[in-house]
Amino acid sequence: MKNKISVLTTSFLVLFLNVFAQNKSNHFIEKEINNNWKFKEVNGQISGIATVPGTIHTDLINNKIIEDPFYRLNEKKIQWIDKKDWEYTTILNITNEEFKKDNIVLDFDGIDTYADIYFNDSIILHTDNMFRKWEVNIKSIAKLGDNSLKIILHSPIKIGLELLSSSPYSYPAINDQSENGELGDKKVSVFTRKAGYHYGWDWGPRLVTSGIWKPVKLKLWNTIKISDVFIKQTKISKAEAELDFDIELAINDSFSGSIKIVNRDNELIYAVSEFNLNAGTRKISIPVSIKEPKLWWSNGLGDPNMYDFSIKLFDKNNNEIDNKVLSTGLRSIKLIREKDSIGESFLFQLNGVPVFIKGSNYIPNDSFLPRVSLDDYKKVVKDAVDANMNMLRVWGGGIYENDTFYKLCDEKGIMVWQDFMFACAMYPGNENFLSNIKQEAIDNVIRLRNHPSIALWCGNNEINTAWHHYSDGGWGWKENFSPEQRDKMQKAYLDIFHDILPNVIKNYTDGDDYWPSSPQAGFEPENHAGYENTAGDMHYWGVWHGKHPFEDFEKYKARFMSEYGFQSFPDIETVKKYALPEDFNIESEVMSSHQRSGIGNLRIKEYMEWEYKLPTDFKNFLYMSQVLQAHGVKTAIEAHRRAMSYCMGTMYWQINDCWPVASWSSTDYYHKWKALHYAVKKAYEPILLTIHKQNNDITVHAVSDELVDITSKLKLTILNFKGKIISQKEINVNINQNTSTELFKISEKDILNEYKKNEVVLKVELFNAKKLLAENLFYFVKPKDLKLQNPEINIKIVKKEGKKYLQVSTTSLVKNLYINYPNQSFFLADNYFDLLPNTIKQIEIVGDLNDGSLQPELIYIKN
Ligand code: BMA
Repeated sequence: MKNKISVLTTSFLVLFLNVFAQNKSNHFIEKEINNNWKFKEVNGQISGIATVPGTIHTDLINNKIIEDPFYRLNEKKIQWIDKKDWEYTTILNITNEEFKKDNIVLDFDGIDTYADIYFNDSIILHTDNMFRKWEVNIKSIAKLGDNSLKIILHSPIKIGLELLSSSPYSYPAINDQSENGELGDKKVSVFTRKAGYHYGWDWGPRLVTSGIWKPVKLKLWNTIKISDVFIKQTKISKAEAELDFDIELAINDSFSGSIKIVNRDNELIYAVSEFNLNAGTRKISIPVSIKEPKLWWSNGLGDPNMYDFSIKLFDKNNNEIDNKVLSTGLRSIKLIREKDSIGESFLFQLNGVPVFIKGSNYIPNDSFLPRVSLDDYKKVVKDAVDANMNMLRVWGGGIYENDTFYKLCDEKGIMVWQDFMFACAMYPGNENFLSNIKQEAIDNVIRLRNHPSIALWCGNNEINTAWHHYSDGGWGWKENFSPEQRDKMQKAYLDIFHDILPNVIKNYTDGDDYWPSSPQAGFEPENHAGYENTAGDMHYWGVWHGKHPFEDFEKYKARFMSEYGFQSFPDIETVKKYALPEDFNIESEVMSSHQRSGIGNLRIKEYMEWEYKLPTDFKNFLYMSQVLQAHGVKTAIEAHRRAMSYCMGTMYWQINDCWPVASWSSTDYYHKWKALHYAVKKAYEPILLTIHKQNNDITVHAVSDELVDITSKLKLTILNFKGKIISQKEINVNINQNTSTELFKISEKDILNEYKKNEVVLKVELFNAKKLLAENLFYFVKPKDLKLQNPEINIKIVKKEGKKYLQVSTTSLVKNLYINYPNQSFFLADNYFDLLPNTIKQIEIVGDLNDGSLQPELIYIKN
């Protein structure tokens, strides 16, 4: 059996099945119930082989009962699925050895959502929350040999409709696409503790799943097991880490034994503690001190050092009974909100260092969650790291992510801003609902609290802003309700976000920070966010929703900018995966269905006309939308970083997609980098050189995340588009550590001299000795007004030290050059860039390029 368990353990790690902590010993048996599952429609004809973990939609796809829901308009044809109940069954064999165990328990890590669960025909569980885990002791009903497990999944829509009809009023839920689900205006999402985006969002389809979405496990053991370990980080400094291992034991009978805390390789003993305890759930706390710990640092600041601990449980004869292995990083993370001369700070301090947050908002990677693979998780976290990010916000309309996601964030130094799963809606406040939420919060906080990446817990997305109870403003929701109804809704709001959730954080973490709603201008519920805030965080949607020009990113600077963004289309290769050539028009039915923002196409066109020339063909329009998005968000990031230390963070909306769609994402559903992701990578470099025009002055700033001052040379060059140097200047500059420094200021008139604004470009470079630290380009007119010439672009493939590169050169300025190799899977380390003559740009080709004679398609901005 031991072998089998260790094989299982290895494959768990490889297959990433939610493993953060593992129990391993002869005493403890764990097996996943993932075989021989079948599904069928309750009171109906449809049936097939099921995959668990899975969803009804993916089972129907795998059994060829429905077509790919993401293709063309297929989503519309499958809205019947969520109105039906589904039955899942399997047979579970219990061996002789297993049958003799004192404890036989079924663990359901996640059921989506309303289920009745039967074991050998006895009902053992009702579930009503996708985010909770469930555990049932089946010792008394388990049989030697075959046992049957049956799960009836009730339609979340049918139950939602019942709850709505018994509710005195309906609740605002602006993103619930009830019409697409043939429900008229009946928005039922708020009644069910299930991922909000399943009901649709302004970037997502309406695909309301049901399913056994996380593993089902059979766990067997005798008298005692370690049921949880919480590594409390009580005091962390460079000199010492003081920890308390809070160990929870589930004991059947009184038990005497000991616990030893060692490192993974058993070489180092941190602590040994003997105990004598009675039956029940018991806790012991073991202090551990680590001198001169290797601290955990975020990406860019240092190594994300991790410590592996093995918590071993022995009986009084020194036989090992149970063993839990877990990893954590030692760090202190604090959200510092301190009054200052301007307002109140909102900054993250990691191990005492104020860190400027460079991040993005993150949504689930698929409408069908169980099919998100380890590779998908690795890719999205790697994409964040490669773009120089240090934080992702797990946004409240999705899910509390899989352990794998946080484990990758731990290992790569990506801090996590963790929302609780509430977004853009009001929620019921009855007792059952509130206690369900409380348990959901406890389950997830306990599951995630050992991850060093968790930096902040946040109650909800945008509800405080949307719902202004007494004051005017917000999104106008309150106008639909009587004063009594408003009071009731306000009470539910306060109960959830100012009582239940902060208390769970207080009682179940070692002092983690909690922020009630993003955005908010202060902790108290009446501190509604606005664009003039000098405290709290901000979602600035003036650009896009409010039609402000891109330049307004300069005006609205927050203490912490947790959302802003701009949409684009995915590129033609991605569009071809869901649309046919006959659909290649952004207003076609298929393209419109893959654009869920009502104002989306219009906004893209409006802004494009302001900045660029509107392309007439489809493919170029897709390309131009990406160039436009990159332009807007680059402007924002540079403005936010320039405003450091007033502003201490920027997280654009959004890094990923859950299906192929026009959206605010910087990487598409297939993880393909849009122009924006390349631009973000540059704008998030540790040292940023940024140029901007204010009134009639041109200023150059360096923004540095380095923790030392740097003396360097700033070189400013004015060039024409043929690459001719018109003027050049070099000055010595000092770049202050961990802040923004103005390096140079000149009036536009003086720098331009008699040269025409639309015929020249300003190039700035920062050198330390001969090393280029940073560079940037600045144009004096909008891209549509540039007098571009026809460039001759030369591309060749070269090999150097086992790597392949593209070498690109041009005869005149080429603006936003997109090098596209259709149907190729390799990745180009840079793309959509501007290139001046007299430079050879070298771009690494990552992945397989087997045919060296392949000719790329070159798309760039033309006059
Ligand atoms: C923010 C997010 C999402 C939404 C995005 C774009 O408000 O929180 O709700 O998708 O804006 O509109």
